[in-house]
Amino acid sequence: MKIFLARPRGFCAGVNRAIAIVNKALERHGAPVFVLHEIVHNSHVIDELRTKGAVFVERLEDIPQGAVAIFSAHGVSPAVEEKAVKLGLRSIDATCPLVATVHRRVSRLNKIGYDVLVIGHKGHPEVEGTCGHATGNVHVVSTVEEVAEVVVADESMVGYVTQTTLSVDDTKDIFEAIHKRFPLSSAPERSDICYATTNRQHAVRKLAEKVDVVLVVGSKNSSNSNRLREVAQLQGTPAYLIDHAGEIASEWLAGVERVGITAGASAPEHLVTEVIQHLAGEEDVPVTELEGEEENIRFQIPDLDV
Ligand code: 0CM
Ligand code: SF4
Repeated sequence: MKIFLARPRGFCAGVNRAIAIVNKALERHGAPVFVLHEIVHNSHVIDELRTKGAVFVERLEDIPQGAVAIFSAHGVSPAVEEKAVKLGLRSIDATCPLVATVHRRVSRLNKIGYDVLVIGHKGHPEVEGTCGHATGNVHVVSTVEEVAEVVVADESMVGYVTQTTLSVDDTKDIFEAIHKRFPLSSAPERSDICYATTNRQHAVRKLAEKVDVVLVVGSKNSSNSNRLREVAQLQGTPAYLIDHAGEIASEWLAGVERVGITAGASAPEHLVTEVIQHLAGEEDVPVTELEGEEENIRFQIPDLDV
């Protein structure tokens, strides 16, 4: 067996920053600190932070008055921020700066009178937070069919934003459908799919061309990790999303000579190392990292005096 690794893979700048914020909040304010929603969509990250004293909740009402409340990397609506103030919580915002940029674009487009189409997955926390920043009409669309059906106030005043972790290819079809349906709209054309999502999808496509099976390390609720599995599969290579090495089924590897591994933006690198060890067992298996995009993006950790 030979193992190939995609590059880049794993943690992005927004995930590094969000996790660092929880760690710094624990140091600065002591345990417990409360986090609204999973800080990032990875069960191992959550378990580790839980052992240090982070408490993850889905409702602000479950956080005691006066406690530190951290908003996850996926972002929240202004209504949630205001409610936290009303409940007497000390809020810290770990929203990825790239998601926050999308928030600002939604309110700017609404302010100049546009209906905003949010291209994304209904029910995903990032999409809910993004829609919450609307000050006018907003519509979530996930498919080309939904673009055909959406009802807007003025067809020449339609703008759009996207969830940051979508499939670059699927989203191109939706952009096309929007431009076809609203040809008179002069809203700025751009994708908000982030650099990390784009680079990881590009890298997994390259990996899938080279191997017999692709393993994507990531949790089941991680949108960007699911997209990596789909991209590999679309290349015609069987691909599986695994939370950890223990989920690898022996039948996936039957007759397989070359295994490709990548990891979603929220999956820690130690899980990739464990997958390699699991596959290699006692054998000396060659591991090759493919060449890929160099990533130098880092986000600052804010001051956490609350
Ligand atoms: O949005 P997604 O479900 O991919 O979230 P994640 O926590 O797996 O990845 C990082 C992010 C963001 C925002
Ligand atoms: Fe930010 Fe992109 Fe990472 Fe999401 S995947 S946290 S948008 S850098």
